[in-house]
Amino acid sequence: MTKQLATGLLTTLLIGQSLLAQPPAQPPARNSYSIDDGWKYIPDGMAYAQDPKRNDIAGQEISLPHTWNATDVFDDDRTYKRSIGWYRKELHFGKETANRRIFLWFEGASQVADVYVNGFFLGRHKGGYTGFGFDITDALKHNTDGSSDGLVAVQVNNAHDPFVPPLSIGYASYGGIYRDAWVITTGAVHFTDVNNNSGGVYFHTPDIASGKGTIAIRSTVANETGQPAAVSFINEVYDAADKLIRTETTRSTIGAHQQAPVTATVDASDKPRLWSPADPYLYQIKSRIELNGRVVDEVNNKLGFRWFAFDPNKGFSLNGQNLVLHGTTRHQDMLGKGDALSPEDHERDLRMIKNMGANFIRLAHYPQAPRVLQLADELGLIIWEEVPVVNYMTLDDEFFRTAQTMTQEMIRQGYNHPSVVMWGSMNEILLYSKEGVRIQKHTDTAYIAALKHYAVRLDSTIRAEDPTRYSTMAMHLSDDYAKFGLDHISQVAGHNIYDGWYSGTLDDFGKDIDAIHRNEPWQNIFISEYGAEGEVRLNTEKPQRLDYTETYQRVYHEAYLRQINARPFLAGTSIWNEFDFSQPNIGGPQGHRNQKGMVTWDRQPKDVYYLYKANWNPEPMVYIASHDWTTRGGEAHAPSTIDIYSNLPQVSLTVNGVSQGTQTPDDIHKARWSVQLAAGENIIRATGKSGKNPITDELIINYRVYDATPGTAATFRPISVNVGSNAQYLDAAATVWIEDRAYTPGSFGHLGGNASLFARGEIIKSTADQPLYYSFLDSLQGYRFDVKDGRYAVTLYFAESKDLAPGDRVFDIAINGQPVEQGLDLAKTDGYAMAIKKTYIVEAKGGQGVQIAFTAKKGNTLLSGIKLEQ
Ligand code: GCB
Repeated sequence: MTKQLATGLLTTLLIGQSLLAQPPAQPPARNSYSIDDGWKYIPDGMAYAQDPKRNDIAGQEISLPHTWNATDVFDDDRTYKRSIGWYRKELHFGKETANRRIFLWFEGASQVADVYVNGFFLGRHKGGYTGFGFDITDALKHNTDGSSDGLVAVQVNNAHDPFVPPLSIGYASYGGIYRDAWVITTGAVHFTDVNNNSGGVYFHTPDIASGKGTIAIRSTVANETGQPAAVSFINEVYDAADKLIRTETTRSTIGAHQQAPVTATVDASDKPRLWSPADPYLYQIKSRIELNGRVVDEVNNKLGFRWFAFDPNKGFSLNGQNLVLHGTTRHQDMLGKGDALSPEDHERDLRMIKNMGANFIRLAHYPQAPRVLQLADELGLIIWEEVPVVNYMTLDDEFFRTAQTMTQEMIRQGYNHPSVVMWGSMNEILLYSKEGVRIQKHTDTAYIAALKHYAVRLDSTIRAEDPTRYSTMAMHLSDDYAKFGLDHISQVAGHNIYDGWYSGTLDDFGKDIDAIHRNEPWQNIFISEYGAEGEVRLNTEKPQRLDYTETYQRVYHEAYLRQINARPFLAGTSIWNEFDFSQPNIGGPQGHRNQKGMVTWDRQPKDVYYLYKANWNPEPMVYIASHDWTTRGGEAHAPSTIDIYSNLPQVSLTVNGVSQGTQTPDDIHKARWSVQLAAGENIIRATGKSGKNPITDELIINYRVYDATPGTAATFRPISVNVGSNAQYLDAAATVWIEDRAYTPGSFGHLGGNASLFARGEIIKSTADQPLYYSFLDSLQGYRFDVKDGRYAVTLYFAESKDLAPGDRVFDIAINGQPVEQGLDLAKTDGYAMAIKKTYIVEAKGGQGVQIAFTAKKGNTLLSGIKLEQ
């Protein structure tokens, strides 16, 4: 299927390769068509895969976009393929390509790509996140009938390379040609940079701040004929309704086999309609080259008129008006696809962001597919785009030159997009030592001095390449940036702050920003990241830092939103992250995944998404939080919290038809009720009014009652406890693993023990129930259920939480006095972080209930979960 052009240019005709057999009577000046289908992927590195004769090489038939890491990053094995893969494809061109130039364009291949056509090496592109292309005309086989053929072979290598940024990242280094690929054909006189997402034509609007719609246009024209070419460079400006507004023609002569710059200044309109998030109005510029009255190359671009500024005290302004940048961040990957997303995936993502009410995206930590900037222009989303210089640098000119080339490619490929306001040069560059080790304070001043030198040069590259925008970089919370003078290299200082998540308290956030503002009152301060993880299967009435509950994620964002709202000097903010994303070798309740998203990895909004929507999107809405916690466990008379996010003036709540009253949502558009749920299904309904129209949300909560009051044996069957945790875990079979509790006579709970969490870097293996194992009790003496006499099945859940040698942690377990485990040594029998469970059948007699005793022989006892069934 021919894809929609996923670049900034619109061509005169879009045709599929299969149609080339019957050339159109009047060939268009420029043809662009995708070549995503019919590739052979060869997983192994080999010396001869570029040889056009080797059609026998075994491989898989695939279509682009493709990555070879869509799933292997996420299995229990800590490694994933980071090496060479090959791609091969036959191209056949019809006769109309005679006397034309033929180009290949890749929107991105990760991360080093060597491109061959018919065995000729055309070049190497380093860096996985920017597009690149080659003129393949001379490498093609030209047939006597005027047609031509070419075997394209691309070797892609995603191995760690000390000279190619990024060196270290918190997301997968997927390998492959994971974006679309194109063939572009032009006449022998053509724009250079044929694609570059702009078609090779660049423009800006120098006078728009004074209301004038001047467009300064520049390009370079190549004359690949043996004659001087007297060309006309014609630019037509159209409005969004396709009405021609202005035409401007400039003329120049380009020597045989020469390239020369061409420029034009078009006074498009006196008071053009401005582009903004509220009204993303786009004009079009159709640029063409004519030679002897014939069009030989032609490209279309979209154009938005806008101007903007940052102010250290007043924040951001667009078109002369203050505009609070309410933003988020985005990685380009998702469940099942890795980073090989389709144009439709990009569109869904950006629409979700817009619908949340955001007006800003930080594309972290790398330039994303061309379709993303196109969508940002169309939907009205303001953009920070950056190169992936992350955590530390190799202090070597080769590394720097690659980073610099990436920066130039990023800027040239995004230059025409009105959505872009900032280019970022790096992220948290002082997080690691020069050896790539996480450190708290830098003492290697020689490393820092050299790093600073490169940081200044990279920032200067941005400013030289694009004086119309601001340079920026993101820093983590460390005094080192100020101490070594890195904090004021760029024009906007980005700060990534995680107070109340990795450390500190939620209120530290405001204090930290105020301190930065006080110390550097002249600086434009942007909060480039803030966030907390939320696993939709974990919820609680008692949220705590690092518990990964969706509930704490809300608490965190509510507190941050209040503090952000109170600081109008901020240049803007961006949530980390809009979508959960890959993070190899990071544990928690879902391995290999960073769960700070507002939306899950399969694109389901979490509660926090609606917190922001209620605050940022004026469209009337009511949302009952905890849509993912629809089966809950609790005691018969315990109160349950119901939180509502709504931008309506008042909201009323009913539970099973009984009114719980009406409330006015607070400063962050939240209202809270404490209600009594009945056993079984409860219909919760929240209603507000937008004018006369009722707006309603409804949630059915299935309340599973257990009675844990002394004297009444627990009635919840089975009793499943998320041991060591404040949170309830709802598993795939809709079992509620209730929060843990200390034993009280007549009820159930643990005897002793410290609530503990698995280390962040550890993947809990061999289970789909990672949330159950993530939290555990360490050093417990026992677990007790005061249940009626009878026969019970007790299942205990364990995972060794430390990388211990066999023999380092050994304990015994007895149930009702009978030993069931003697010398249990998880490191020896199962290994580190391996999820296991053991079931024992026991008899409760004489009113003793079920009493499980843990006795340490060496090290401490441990338990992650317990289930009691009858
Ligand atoms: C950061 C990094 C980002 C991580 C994030 C986190 O500061 O810039 O790449 O994913 O923290 O979640 O820890």
